[in-house]
Amino acid sequence: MSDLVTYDREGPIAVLTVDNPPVNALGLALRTQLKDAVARFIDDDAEIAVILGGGKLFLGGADVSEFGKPPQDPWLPEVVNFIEDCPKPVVAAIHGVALGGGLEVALGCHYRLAMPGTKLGLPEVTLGILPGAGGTQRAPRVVGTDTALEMITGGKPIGPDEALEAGLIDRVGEGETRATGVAYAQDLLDQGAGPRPIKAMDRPAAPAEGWDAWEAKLHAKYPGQVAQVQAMRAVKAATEHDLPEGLDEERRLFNALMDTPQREGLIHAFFIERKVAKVPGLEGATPRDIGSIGVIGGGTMGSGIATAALLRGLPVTLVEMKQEAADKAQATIAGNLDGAVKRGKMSAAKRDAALGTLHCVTDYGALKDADVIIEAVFESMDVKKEVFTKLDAIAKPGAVLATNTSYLDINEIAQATSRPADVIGLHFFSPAHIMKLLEVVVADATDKDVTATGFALGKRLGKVSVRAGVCDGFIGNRMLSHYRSAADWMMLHGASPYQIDRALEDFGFAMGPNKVADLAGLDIGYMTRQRKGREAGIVHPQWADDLYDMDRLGRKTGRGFYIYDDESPKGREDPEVLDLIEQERRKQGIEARDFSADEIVDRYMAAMVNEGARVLEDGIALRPLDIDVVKLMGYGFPRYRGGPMKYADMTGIATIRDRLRDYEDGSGFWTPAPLLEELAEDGRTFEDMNNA
Ligand code: 3H9
Repeated sequence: MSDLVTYDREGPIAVLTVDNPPVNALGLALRTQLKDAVARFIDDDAEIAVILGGGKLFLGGADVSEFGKPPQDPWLPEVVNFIEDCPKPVVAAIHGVALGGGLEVALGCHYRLAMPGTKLGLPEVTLGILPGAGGTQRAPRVVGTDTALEMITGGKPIGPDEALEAGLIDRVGEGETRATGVAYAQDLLDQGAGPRPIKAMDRPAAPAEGWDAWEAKLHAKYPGQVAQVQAMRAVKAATEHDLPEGLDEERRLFNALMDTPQREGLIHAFFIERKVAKVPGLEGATPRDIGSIGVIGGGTMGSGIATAALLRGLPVTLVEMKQEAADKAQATIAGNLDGAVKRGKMSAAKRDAALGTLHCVTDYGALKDADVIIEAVFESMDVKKEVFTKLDAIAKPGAVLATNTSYLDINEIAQATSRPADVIGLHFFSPAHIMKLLEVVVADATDKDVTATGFALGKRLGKVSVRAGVCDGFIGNRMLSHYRSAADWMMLHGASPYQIDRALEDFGFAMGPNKVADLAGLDIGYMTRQRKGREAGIVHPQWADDLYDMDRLGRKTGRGFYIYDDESPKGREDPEVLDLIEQERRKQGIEARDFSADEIVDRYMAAMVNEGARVLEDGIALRPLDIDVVKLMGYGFPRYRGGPMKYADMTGIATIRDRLRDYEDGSGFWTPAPLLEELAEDGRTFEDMNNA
């Protein structure tokens, strides 16, 4: 095996350089070699050591792919303790990233220097665990309990200036990392500085607000999640024990979290968000240029897409039908960029520069040089075909022609041009400059390079892109209409909309389906029903049409499933809605029965997984992980459950299949998908399909 840690000398200074691409993750081999290198320094006549990262960063943390497997010595806590116990001073010279176990290694060092732009943090809670290599014990001693609690329970990294102010680092460097680290070590030698172990420091005090207030705050901010409160308890141990006992308590709490399904779900989410971009079949494809973007339509969606591009430094030409609409789009986009400046996402100077590259016009001819043109006009096949015919006439050869449709047949749209190979779907989610998800919808004739361009553009825009095939609703909306229907079915048979929302929010969804419908507007569902007509096996609730006819469109009209007013801005229950539902039950001769929260969740999830299986059978999603990413990034699925297909694996595919069989009512809606039957029979999982 190649050397993951190189050891060399600059006079009295030993330099230990870690090189374990891509992120210097602290797997077994690196831990072993790092410990050996520190042992060599102890035996050597060098007077001080500098640890630094080769490549683009210091240390990215523990090797997450080892989690869930039996731990192997030396453990990271042991390595960190070994560094801290070193009788000669050790300096961490940090650049790029020091996250999780990476920052814990730095905390084992006696002096810390970070380069400008470095991210320092303890993000373990985002993976469902807590800093388990002494971070919960050392950080509060160094930065104080309040700051440590913010860092450890929030998981957000901080920059070097903030870290310096907090006392997490001793110096912000300048120039090249190695030279700066060595110069700092020389300064320390000149000052006669010795080792400075954190374990010798006093126990930190309790937080200013008190523990109960912290716990209440964490429960409110992270409902249903376990890691944050456990992490807080570990920090509490630092205030109550000396370091060795505190470390024991940290270990106990860490191990308990390692065994939770939340840890499994969050780590699944971490890996699939990265794996999703590696699309089977796209190997070797070369993205085309994406130097300039054209957008057609300046409504909410078009303006959002234009904003997303400008935020990432791409010039935009936006075409509207009338000058008035073009001016309005210009104002909307400027407002969006102002918002980004206020949120600290962009400097005022960058906003001004971006606005200088925005042209809102009425002439299609202005798009003749655009590399990628994204259409975001009214959802009508005729209108879209007209737009694509015009684009075909003016776009330069090789330009990518994209539609932002959320359900229309992209094959048909492509046929309106003489170049269907250049046509693709780029389905953004609203607001497009904020939502992370992008469905890259590949039509029958789409060229591989065009698909690769969709992914390259998504990356440039900071999106998580998922490959989808053409069908009504693609991956996300096709599944949504199915599990939405499961909620309607339950309402028809006795559950109230409020009970359904509560059960699913307790399960972890940010909002229940009826609150989501109110937020999106009940006219959306109405239009979908009008468009699709009656579908076999799907519940067509009369009350939904009644609410539309009564102009109860949700939040925007102050009434939908809920009533929204000054008294209840977040919505309160409405007996009138319950009456409408009851009337429909009577009409259909259905006697309302009780639904438990468990049954609500089980049915909703079974419907979601079942349609997910059909989406896979139809090749609309290539892998279960594509579905999980869509639901996590665009539909409020609780991240700590990993996504619907991961949920199915963790629940047991046979269990879901059996539930569906029990639910069968002759309508076909609950019939298990053949893929589900097949996996259950073979004892295979969706994860097996991801890895195939
Ligand atoms: C921890 O430290 C626990 C300790 O407290 C206690 C232990 C006892 N492990 O993100 P990228 C892979 S928990 C394994 O695209 P970037 C990633 O899957 C850890 N693999 O790069 C991808 O693989 P592939 C706390 C990892 O430049 C490749 O590296 N640390 C790990 O955009 C490139 O990743 C964290 O939570 C890992 N730790 O961003 C930090 N990290 O190429 C997690 C990455 O096969 N990591 N990979 O798809 C990050 O936040 C980002 O990766 C980082 C680089 C900012 C470092």
